[in-house]
Amino acid sequence: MKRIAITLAATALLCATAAAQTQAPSWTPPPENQRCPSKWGAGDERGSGNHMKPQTVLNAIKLIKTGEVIELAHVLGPTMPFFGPRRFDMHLKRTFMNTGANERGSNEEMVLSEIGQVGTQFDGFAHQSHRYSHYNCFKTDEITTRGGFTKLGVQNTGAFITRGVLIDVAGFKGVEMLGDNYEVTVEDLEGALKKQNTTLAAGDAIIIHTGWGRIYGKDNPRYVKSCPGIGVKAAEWLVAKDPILLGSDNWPVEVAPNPDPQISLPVHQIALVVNGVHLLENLKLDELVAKQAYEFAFMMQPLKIQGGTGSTVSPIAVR
Ligand code: UVW
Repeated sequence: MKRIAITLAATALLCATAAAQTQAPSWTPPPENQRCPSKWGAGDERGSGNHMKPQTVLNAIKLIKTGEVIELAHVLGPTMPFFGPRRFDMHLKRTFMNTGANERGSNEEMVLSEIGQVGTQFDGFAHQSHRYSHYNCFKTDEITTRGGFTKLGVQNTGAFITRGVLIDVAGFKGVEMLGDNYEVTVEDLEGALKKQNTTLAAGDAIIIHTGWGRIYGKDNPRYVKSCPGIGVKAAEWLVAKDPILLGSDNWPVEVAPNPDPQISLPVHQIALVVNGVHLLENLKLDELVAKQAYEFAFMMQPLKIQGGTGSTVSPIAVR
């Protein structure tokens, strides 16, 4: 009798495992004919950056009332957390004494780093793909050289001066920091916006506060092991608002690992590949949140790295 019960239990377990393995992934990148050409036109490389128009700047500037500047970047240095084997090694090349009666000393540094993808960082469209197909269906093999990407390089993005909106999800949930792999939902975003009395508009830089930045540089193994952030549904909801970028105080903007173990960082593909919307990671949001600065002029210029996948950046909020 006991043996029959064990056999039945084992069979049930095997069936459940097989069912889980054959279950369809919760999200699949759409085929190329559904995402290309992008809404910005065939051959477009700027995606959401096309929102940058003189009027966008003029609208943003109207939000500046006191001239207060709030920095949104962490310091680039040895205490920052890294995704995988990325690094930032700075070697000082100090005091070269120039000839001349004025004895002018010169210092400089050599930096070894994935400079487009460390610290507070901006993701360009060369950064991610579905298989080997990027935003607007540019093919990896056709746009890469040893010296960088010939299309979609971060030098094309230009400056961002637009309305910034902070969505304080941690504040809405009544916590300083969301849980280690908490998925931010559409209801969270709607609830936080309602609580703040803020609405979203096309072309906004949308910044999501999870509180995860509290452990940036303090508990780096935990910071990069997982993180709270938006899931697929929240990302699709935000992208439908037509933002210029989506940013957050965690390392991938999205929840990681994704609750569906079959998919890897799907929001990266939803934003960068499918919709051509930039991502902005590892933001420092403590001051913005403490001051409840939900609306501001957002300003940022990515480094003009020829053919680069992204850029370390120092964005600011001005109000
Ligand atoms: C990856 O490179 C996958 O992540 P990130 O854009 O967060 O650096």
